[in-house]
Amino acid sequence: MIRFKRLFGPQREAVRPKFSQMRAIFDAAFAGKSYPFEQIEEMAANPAELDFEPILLIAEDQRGTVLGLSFTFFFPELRLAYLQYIASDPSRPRRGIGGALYEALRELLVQKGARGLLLDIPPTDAVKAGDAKQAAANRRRLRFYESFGARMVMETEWDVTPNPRNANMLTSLVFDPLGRAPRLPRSDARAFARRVLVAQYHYAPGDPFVQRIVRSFKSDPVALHMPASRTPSAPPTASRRLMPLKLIVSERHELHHLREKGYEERPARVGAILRGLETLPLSRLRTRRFPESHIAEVHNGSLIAFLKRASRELAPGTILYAEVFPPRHRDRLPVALAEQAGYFAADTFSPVTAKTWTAAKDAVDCALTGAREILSGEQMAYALCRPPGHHAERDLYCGYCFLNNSAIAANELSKHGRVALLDVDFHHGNGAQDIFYERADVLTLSLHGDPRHAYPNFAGFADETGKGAGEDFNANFPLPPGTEDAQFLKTLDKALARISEYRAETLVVSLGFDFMRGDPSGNFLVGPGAVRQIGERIGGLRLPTLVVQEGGYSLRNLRVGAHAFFSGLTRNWY
Ligand code: Q9C
Ligand code: ZN
Repeated sequence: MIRFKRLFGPQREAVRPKFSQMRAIFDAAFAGKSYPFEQIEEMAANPAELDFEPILLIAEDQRGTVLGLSFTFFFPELRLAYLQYIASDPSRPRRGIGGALYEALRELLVQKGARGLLLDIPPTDAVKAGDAKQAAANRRRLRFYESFGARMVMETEWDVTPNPRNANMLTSLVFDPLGRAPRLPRSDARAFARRVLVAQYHYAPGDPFVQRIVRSFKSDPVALHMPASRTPSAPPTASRRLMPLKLIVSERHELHHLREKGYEERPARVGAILRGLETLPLSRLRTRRFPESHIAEVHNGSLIAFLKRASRELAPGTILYAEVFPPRHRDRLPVALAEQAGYFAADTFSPVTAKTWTAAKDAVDCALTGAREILSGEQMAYALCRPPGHHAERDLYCGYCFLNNSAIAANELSKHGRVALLDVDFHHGNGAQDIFYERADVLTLSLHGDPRHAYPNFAGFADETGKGAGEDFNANFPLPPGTEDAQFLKTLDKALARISEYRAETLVVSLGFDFMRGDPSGNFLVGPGAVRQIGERIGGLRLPTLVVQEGGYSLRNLRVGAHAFFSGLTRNWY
């Protein structure tokens, strides 16, 4: 199976080996030509310094070995792209990688709103090619592009004027309208030629050579060569080769099913979210199993022991509610299981059954599977965890949360660089705040209902900013009841600015749809349009991102919100 992936630079540990594999393919494919691979590497690493968007798209096998690469300039104001290089590993007998990569590139460009892709093709006639065999090979290449509806551009000096800065550039220009009608306005062609020559060869825009090429496009629209065999143009739609979002779902979540009055955290929530995701391009992975040691790095051993003991000792069907709490004295742990519940719980509405541990452990594995994907170079993963986790503190369970899925994942990611954990659930992320309060390697941020009016009531105030080494690495953004789209987004921007300033290397998002209008547990008025914006702005950070599901109790909002959030989030990743 071939997979396609856009890469955003060689900086990440997990993608560095891919760059050396790409280099090998590149050097083998363009042997003898003086094309520098360093140029690709540099442009991909510093896109902010360019006035166009460099797109590095690769094909890889299931194990992540690079099979092919393509490098494209995208000029957003023209909505035109220029294919610079496309190459596949020549040492592989496997056919069709280059073709599939080209199709994936077309899909990506359509996602970005491109109206055309231009590319170079070496001479197709024997005289110009200087070799009949070479010319025939070039004609086959042209025919391949023509099968997508691409047309050779006529009446231009692009293919006859020697470029003083590149002797190889006696190539014909081919225009792929990406499934649209093959029409290229002259002004677009001229602007395109100028952009390419400036971007690729660093000509001044007014250089005589540039002027000459630009003016050589005479007819309007530009004359295109119509191939003898009429081939239908192929709009890239149905197949989905690019799936930047990996989905992992809690597989055993239904074990934790309370059927108690008022227990809104119910299994149907997962189905509602999955329905919302149905029309989005994503690939689903199985949950892997991880050792308990990952949990013990974040939670107190005695809380873990309690949940495991409950799974052994509670009779099937028994629901254990906490009754007696130690608001002041936590120095003595009661002996009986029932009394320990009050020791480890922070509220009365988060009961435990014999199956809670198994479900909660499964949700942790779901989040850790997502973290593993991010560490192996994926750009976005969504751990659809249930039960949720963000209220669970080092040694407390509460708010329907037993183990802190997102904090355990963030702790794992923090072993490889700075992590920001952004909580946008309606309720304050008191769990991560507690767990990372004295640490600087995980920046915790939470937008939530003001705790004077909202659960968890005793934490989430703006003056809780961290302690010791963690001073200034916790940021709370309490918001008043009735908070609407604009205020939520404005506050989100502040949190995102803080994440950029921190120079986070990976991002974990604790996502709860209870910030939406109509949630039975929240009092904000955020609508689906803003939810899409929230996703888009978070995605705009272009950080490797693990999203972990937390709350949200309106089934309709879960469906609509999930669709909106993830279409926004993935937008920037094409
Ligand atoms: N009957 C999460 O969103 N509200 N937890 C109090 C009392 C519960 C929310 C209801 C708030 C917990 C993960
Ligand atoms: Zn919540």
